[in-house]
Amino acid sequence: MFDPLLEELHKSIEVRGGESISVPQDLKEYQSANGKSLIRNWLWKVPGFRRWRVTRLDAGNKLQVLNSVAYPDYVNDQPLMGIDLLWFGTSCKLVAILDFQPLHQDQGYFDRHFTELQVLRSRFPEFCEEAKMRSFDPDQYFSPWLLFCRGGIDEAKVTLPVVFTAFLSCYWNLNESFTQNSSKISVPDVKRLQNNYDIYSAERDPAHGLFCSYFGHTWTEHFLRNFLFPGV
Ligand code: BLA
Repeated sequence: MFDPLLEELHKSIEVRGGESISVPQDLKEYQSANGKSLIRNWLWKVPGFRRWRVTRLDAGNKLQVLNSVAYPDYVNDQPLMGIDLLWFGTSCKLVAILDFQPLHQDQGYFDRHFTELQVLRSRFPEFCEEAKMRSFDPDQYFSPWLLFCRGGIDEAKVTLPVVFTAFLSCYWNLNESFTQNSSKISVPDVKRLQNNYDIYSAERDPAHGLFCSYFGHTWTEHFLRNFLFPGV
C-alpha cells in the first residue's frame, strides 16, 4: 500500500543530498517468527538534519505501515517532521497522521514555523479530523494543524498521495528557510527538547504492544531503544 510513498520519500531525501547510513542487520530487516510480518528500517544523514529515520512494516492484509521522523540539527529550533501512516487491510481502514512536531507550544514559535502548514491543511478537509487521541496528548509535540485522517480506500488511494507530496514539499521549504540567526531556542535547549520527544514518544507509543506481538519483547525493546527513540 505505501511503497510508492516510501519511494517518493527516499527520492526526495536523496535529491537533497541525503546519504543512507548503515543500520545493524537485525534492525535493518526483521521477520516475525511466523514469517508473516516484515519490518524494514532506514537511516539517513541529510544536510540540515542530525537524524532521519524511516520504517516500513508489512504485515500483509492485517497491517501496512509507513512511519518516519526527521530531527533537524540542534542549531535549528524548527519542528520535527513526523509521519505515521497505517492501513488495516481487513477492515479497509486508513489512519494517517502527518505533522510538523513542535518543540514548544507557544504562539511565537507557531508564528515562526507554522504559516505554511496552516495554509496546506485548509486545502484538505478530509485530513482535518479533530485529533481525538487515546495514547498521546495533542498539546505535547503535536501542532494545532496536524493532518489527521481516519478514512477508507478513497482517502488512502486518492487523497493521501496528494497530501503526502504537498506535506513533504512544505517541510522542505521550512527547512530551506533556516538561517544561522533564525533559531530562537539555544542549542542545549533544542537538544533537551528533541531528546524529551524521544522519551515522551517511547512512553506513549501505541505500537509497543503490536511490535511485541509480532516480533517479541526482546527485539521490541532493542528496536525502541536503539532505533526509534535513541534519545531515551
Ligand atoms: C496511532 N500508530 C498509532 C496506532 C498504531 C500506530 C498501531 C494506533 C492506531 C489507531 O489509533 O487506530 C503504529 N506507530 C505505529 C507504528 C510505528 C509507530 C507501527 O511509531 C512504527 C514505527 N506516531 C508516530 C509519529 C506520529 C504519530 C511520528 O510514530 C506523528 C505524526 C502519531 N500515531 C500518531 C497519532 C496516533 C497514532 C497521533 C493516534 C494515537 C492516539 O489515539 O492517541
